[in-house]
Amino acid sequence: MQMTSQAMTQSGEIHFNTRPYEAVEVGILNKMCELDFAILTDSIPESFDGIKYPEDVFLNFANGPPNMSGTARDSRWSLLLSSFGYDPRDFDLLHILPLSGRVHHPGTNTSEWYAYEFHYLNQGPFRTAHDLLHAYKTNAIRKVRLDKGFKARILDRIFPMRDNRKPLRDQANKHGPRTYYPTGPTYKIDGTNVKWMDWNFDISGGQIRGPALFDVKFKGERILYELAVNDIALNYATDSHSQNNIIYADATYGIMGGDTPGTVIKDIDCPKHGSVLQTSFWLTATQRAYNMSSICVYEADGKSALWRHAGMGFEAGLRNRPVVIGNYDHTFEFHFFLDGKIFNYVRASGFIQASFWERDDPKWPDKTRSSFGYKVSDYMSGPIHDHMFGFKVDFDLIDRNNSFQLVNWKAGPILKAIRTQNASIPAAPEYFIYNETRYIDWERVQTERAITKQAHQQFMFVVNTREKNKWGVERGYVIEPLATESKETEAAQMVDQGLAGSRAEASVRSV
Ligand SMILES: [Cu+2]
Repeated sequence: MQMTSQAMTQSGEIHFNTRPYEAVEVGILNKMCELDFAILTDSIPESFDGIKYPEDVFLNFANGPPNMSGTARDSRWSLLLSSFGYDPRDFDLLHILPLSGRVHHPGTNTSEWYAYEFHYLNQGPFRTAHDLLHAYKTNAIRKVRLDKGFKARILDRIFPMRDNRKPLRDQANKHGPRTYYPTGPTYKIDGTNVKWMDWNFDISGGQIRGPALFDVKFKGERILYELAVNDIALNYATDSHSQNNIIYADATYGIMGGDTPGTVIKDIDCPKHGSVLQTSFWLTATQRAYNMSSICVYEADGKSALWRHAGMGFEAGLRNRPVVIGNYDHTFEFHFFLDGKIFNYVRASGFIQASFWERDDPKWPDKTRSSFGYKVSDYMSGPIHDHMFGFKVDFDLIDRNNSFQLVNWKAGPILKAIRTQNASIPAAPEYFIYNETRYIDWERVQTERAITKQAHQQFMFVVNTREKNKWGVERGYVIEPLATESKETEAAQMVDQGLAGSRAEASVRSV
């Protein structure tokens, strides 16, 4: 196939060696490591329950970052089991096996690339696979022998599945509640455009940045130019040669598509009554665009009152029914409410990248935990890590004449409180019962700066100073960062700690 490429950055702006990993490069690295694996060929099945190279394994070169300096390209590889018994392109990030090394692969001249720094069970570095094999054969290093049947039980270990020998929980044979549209969907989708009640916006999805909404309007007025995921950062701490200090910026790997497609799963993250939309990404392995079902649109029952009041002679209210736009393993959700509110939400709903737990590691006298996490399975430690999500919220409230305000809730003497609005007031009124009150101190932010967390309550407003409501108050939106919740369902961690609450409902199926 003929291809032409054109540089989109200035020379030196972004170093070539900091580019995302791609299939062509990984293919060359795999080929390069074949020689080393040919040398290690006996030690692998002996250590890891008969698994064979290359049919049973997957070499993961993407233990980020690809460099520390911004100009080098030097990656660590780890050995994973490939497939869960369904498709060989799947791989297992839970049972990462303790054989690892580094590859030096800068620039485009692949003849200069090489593998080095081999480790077995965190013992090394061995300059070559030969050196490692020699240490192994002469019993100069600790060895591991995984239990027989380890490989056959991989799926059971990973996903929380129902144990068919145990009785069902009471009433568990019945269906749970379902939402349906008694008179059909309340939204209209036309290509990328979604209309629901007073809302109108366009949906898009990009491989690098993930889902994005554009031209968001409420009652015909522009609210946002763009509302989008920007990047996801993860930072892992583990006791592992290939995985210590892992830093991922997920845009490097593809947030919406990339190495593998990510799709919504009907009846799991996308309800049965949802509408599924497709986005496409460039699949390097086939050198073609790949369409995937990545976005789910539905109206939800908010299971709450948007507002209500019950008086003696009347009752009134409105049931909360937002329209929701959702998208896959990191489940992003954008909710649009009847009253003009927008809510975005993300769950880390995938499974952990675990690290190998060595039973006989002399560093850990307590055999249930290391300095980096708990033992969560027979050969698995759940590493300490976090997920950070960056969103881009580009307001155009009605037009582009927007300003940013901080609304500070403070406490202090009466006169000080009043003078925040009128500095000429000479004395506090006599009717305050204490010389101490809560008050509001508005601050119009004039220059771009970072906002640091204050001891007092602080709200962030974006307002259009030329547009007033009928009370003469500037119209705007408050940005409310909500609490960070830890709601990961990272499967293996929960199951092996006995914490899983939904084993009966979860199922694994071939697709
Ligand atoms: Cu996680």
